[in-house]
Amino acid sequence: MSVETLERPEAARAVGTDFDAIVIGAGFAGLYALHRLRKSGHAVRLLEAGSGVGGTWYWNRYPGARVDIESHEYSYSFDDELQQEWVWSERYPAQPELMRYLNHVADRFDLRSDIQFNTRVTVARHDEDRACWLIQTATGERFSARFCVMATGLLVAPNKPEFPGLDGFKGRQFHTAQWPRENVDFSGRRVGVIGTGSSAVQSIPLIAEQAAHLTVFQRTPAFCIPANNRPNTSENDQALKARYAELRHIEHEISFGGFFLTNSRIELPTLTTYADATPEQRLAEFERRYQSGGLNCYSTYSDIVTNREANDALGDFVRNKIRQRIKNPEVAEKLIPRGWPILTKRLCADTNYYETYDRDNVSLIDVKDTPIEGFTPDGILVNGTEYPLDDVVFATGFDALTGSLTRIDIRGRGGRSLKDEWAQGPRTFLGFMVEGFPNLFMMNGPGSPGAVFQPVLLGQFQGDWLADCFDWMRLHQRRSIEATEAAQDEWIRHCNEVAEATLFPEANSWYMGANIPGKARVILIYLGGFLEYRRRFNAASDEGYAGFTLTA
Ligand code: NA7
Repeated sequence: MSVETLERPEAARAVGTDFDAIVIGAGFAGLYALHRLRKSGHAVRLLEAGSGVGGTWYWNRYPGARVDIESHEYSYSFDDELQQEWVWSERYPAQPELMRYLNHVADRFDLRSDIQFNTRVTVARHDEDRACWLIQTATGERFSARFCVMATGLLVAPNKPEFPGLDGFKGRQFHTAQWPRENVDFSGRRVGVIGTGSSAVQSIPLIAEQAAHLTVFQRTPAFCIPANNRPNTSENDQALKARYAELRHIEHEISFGGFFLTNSRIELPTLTTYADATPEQRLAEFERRYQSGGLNCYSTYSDIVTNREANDALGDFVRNKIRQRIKNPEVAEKLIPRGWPILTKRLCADTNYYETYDRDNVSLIDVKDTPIEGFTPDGILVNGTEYPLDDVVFATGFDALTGSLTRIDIRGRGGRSLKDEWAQGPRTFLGFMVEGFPNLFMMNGPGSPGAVFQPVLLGQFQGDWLADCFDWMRLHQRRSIEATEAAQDEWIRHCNEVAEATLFPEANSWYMGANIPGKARVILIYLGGFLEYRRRFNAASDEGYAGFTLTA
């Protein structure tokens, strides 16, 4: 590759295609893929359905939306000046701040010039003769590229249950994942929230402060732990930034969950097992992690999601904490999660969630045993009782991991449909490629560890791998790369084996695809940890791309 080509990426364009690569989605992963591939001299176009960058954070702008991973971790590490100069205002940044950050990144690295906004991709079809992908958008625009990179997000395709009578409901309807851009005022209104997952837990306390009355319809109570959000003081910021290289190194060496920063101190996951600790030590460890806040309880013991005794003990500990936070004991009992192991549905990091139920204008309706029957023109019907509402908020989650891919008509070799092939659950190699779909890549895809690790970091890891792979292919004059069936089978077997050794399959979670009626119940995330993931990923490329078929 000549210097001239590197300076003029368009000269590197694959013969006969518009671009070397089309990236779909301008969230954390897609923006990095664009930046990294362009840096390697590839001609890239990023197509984004929204009118701006942000991905998940562009759409999820409901009241209280906030990431549950700490700001110094949930951010890019590829550019030291960026991470040193950007100052986060809080421990857990809220959605507007994440948007400011991603817009800053887009400007700083001049990404917008290669992004086409307001462009929803509807079809991606592999053309075998030309070894390229043909992309079509909702408005009929067409693009072609050698490589297609799906950076379409983990939690993007909204799940909105089709309740009978919903069309006739006279009030306003909102979904947390499709929140309007303009301010929504609930003052003086009777509001219903359906769902009690993370989005509900974040928005309920704020909606309750505004609404005349808030009715929460709860099917499964979540385990919520105070986020202990706090301002990022300049002292804290400087102390952490002085150690940023070390922090990032640690981040890469942690398998499951992240690190936590308390008073400028780094708290790492406990590497010992539950059995290694005395009863007093266990209690102290649970208390310490709980007080630190947010998702820190994932880091208590190395076997906390595999050892039932350890998991039960943590579950009981948190249940007691919940009980203590609610004045009304009857309401408290309704809010206490039971019947599934703690941590096997994502913990919720809350601010005043349980305390909100002590307000006079908030009521909780259990819809576990008596599900929502449907809507009347004026409200929601449960067990023959009508709850009158002016507004309803669907905090009903996502068709996670696969939904953002299967809603695009993706066709591989011989017209094979990804959606059809995944009817019994997604089959991938490393959650990154699919046999039969050459030159198609998925960032943070189903079967990858992003959702239980750190999606920003995984996106960077995969973006770097992609750039190296494309460079290698260019150097060795290969047109196409595809996962072998054997490598894919082995990956699926390994993913399932690892999951079976944990308690995750017991919960009706989005990790298991169990939140969507009719969706195959299989593990959708890799639970073997980032270290093992990285080892297998690198092994697949280090050994001359064993596990892949490359054609000249
Ligand atoms: P979640 O965590 O999937 O929560 C969705 C909630 O909606 C959950 O409480 C569901 O109950 C409830 N739900 C879904 N369908 C229904 C019906 N038909 N009736 C009643 N209740 C229903 O989505 P979130 O958006 O809150 O959070 C997603 C992730 O974003 C979260 O894990 C964090 O990683 C950030 P269920 O539990 O299925 O019984």
